[in-house]
Amino acid sequence: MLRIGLIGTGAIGKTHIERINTKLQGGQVVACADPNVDFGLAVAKQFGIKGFSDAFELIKSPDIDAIVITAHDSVHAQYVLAAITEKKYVFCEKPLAPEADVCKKIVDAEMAAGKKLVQVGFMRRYDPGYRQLKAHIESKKFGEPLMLHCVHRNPTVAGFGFTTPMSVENSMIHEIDVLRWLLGEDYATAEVVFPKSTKNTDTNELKDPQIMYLTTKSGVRIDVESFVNCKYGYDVRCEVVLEEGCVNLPEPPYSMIRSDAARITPICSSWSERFPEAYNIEFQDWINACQAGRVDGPNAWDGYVAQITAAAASKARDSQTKVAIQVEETPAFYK
Ligand code: ISE
Repeated sequence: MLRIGLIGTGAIGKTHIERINTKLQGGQVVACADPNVDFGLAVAKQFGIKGFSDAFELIKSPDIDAIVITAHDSVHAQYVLAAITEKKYVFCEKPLAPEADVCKKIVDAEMAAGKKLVQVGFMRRYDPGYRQLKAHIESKKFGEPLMLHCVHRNPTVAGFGFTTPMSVENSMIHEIDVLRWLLGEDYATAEVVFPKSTKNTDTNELKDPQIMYLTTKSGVRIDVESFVNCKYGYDVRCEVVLEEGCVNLPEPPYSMIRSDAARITPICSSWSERFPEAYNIEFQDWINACQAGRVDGPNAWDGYVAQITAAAASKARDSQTKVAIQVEETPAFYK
């Protein structure tokens, strides 16, 4: 049994405790902590697990084999680095750290430790729909991919303090990672444009929607629409246009309802409703890999490259220009 300690006991942290302890095999969250000490201890009590007042003590504890970090983005790095010092496997929700140079410090620390220990929570790589797209692309049956048209809509982000940069850094960061993984290549350029803005934002700090354009090193052209206050539901789409065919991300399998002289097919209302299977597969794989002594999923290098790309897209948005993305050669350690 892999004894897991979780840091960051907010909504997603609690969901992961429940998921690991009731749905998955081979691991148990046996302890938790939160930067808000009393809150962390209360959640520990709620789940009947050990509460730590100090997250660093949890990381060092000989009773903990592996760490899950679901705390606020701004504190991820300090806990990841502490786990690397203890040579413990650590799963960190995306982003690895908001700043690319901090991600690079994690990469350097991990390489110095001489062992891959870090996995980043880019769960879309585990979604069965994206896996079908990847299998189609890799089969080469339809030739080379040329263009990708993607949509990432949330019903609302009211109350989350969502700002203009977050559309790239918090929302489209998922596409930045999953499309790089789908295509198996790094990006070359980024641009972000603003269509007419919706009136439905709760703050003047957010321009919504936005469209991000990426090109890959081989010239594949990608457009991603982010609309975080679309009002009608949670909608994620991806169409891959290849030389001899197109493949689309499957829609969630809701049955069509005929009622009141209309045909209605429901749409998810939130990301947690859209991707539960991806999260379950992701964590089961992580537990299995930790027990086998390896990291299989998105690693610290992937987390670093995602932040380099997001930083370029942010620069492109702020300057309203096309920005080149400079990613170093992947070190042999991560190949
Ligand atoms: C949120 O943080 C997520 O990770 C969701 O998957 C994404 O759809 C949402 O836009 C983000 O705010």
